[in-house]
Amino acid sequence: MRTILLPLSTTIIILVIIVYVTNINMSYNPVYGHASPVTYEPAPNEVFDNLLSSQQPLPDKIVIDFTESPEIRASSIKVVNSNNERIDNNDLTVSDSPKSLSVSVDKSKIIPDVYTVSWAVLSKDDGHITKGSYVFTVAPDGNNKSNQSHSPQLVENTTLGYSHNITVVTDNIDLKFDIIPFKIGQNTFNISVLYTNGTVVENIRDIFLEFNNPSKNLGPIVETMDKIDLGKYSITGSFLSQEGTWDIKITVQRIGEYDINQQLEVDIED
Ligand SMILES: [Cu+2]
Repeated sequence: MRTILLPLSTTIIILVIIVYVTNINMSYNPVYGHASPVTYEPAPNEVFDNLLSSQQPLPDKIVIDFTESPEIRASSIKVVNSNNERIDNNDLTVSDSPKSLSVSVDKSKIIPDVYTVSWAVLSKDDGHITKGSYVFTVAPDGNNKSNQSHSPQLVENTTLGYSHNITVVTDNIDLKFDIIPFKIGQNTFNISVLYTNGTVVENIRDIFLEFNNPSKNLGPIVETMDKIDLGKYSITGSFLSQEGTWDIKITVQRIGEYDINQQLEVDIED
């Protein structure tokens, strides 16, 4: 019987190759986040001054960068006004570096209004489809409300708007949710979270709102609320961007306990 003896140097090289290949295999275990948006232009919830007085030019295109390369034949960006009329030029282009999608906007169709950008992407890298929506606003002249979204405050007037109380029996928690003024366009959304005995829930990490309008194919628009006080959260924005029935999903993420998920439907009239 013959034994094959390799020179030591060859053995070492082979070992190195084996270790290297094994490492590649081990490290080539990417955490697929699908094609998730990284940056948006214009930015979500951006408020533009109207036309003439503008120091801030109105957007002439929408560009969204993703974590993975979009497959153009199965991806889309659509921009609609509050009447669900399309204002982009349906001229989707794709780039692989950065991994982005863009469409141009017909600026002649931009008037003071709320605009919803809806995107869908098939990832070339892992074949998964992701989708989402976000809004931007063109404010009437001299009425730029962009500051409001950066200085959240609890609106106490609950005689107007929409208000809904939910008791989460399994957790002995009361959620109070309201929307003021409750119309198409900019609203303030408030949530207070208390135990049913009145004490504050202190282990909240974050509260998310997710908006979907299935009949208009808008959403999900996902927003993280701002903490105002212990158990009190608020956010202002034009997430209810068109009339119709909106599903609003509330997720209360807690430290050391399961998330609380609640879903409600609201009807927004023109
Ligand atoms: Cu994926």
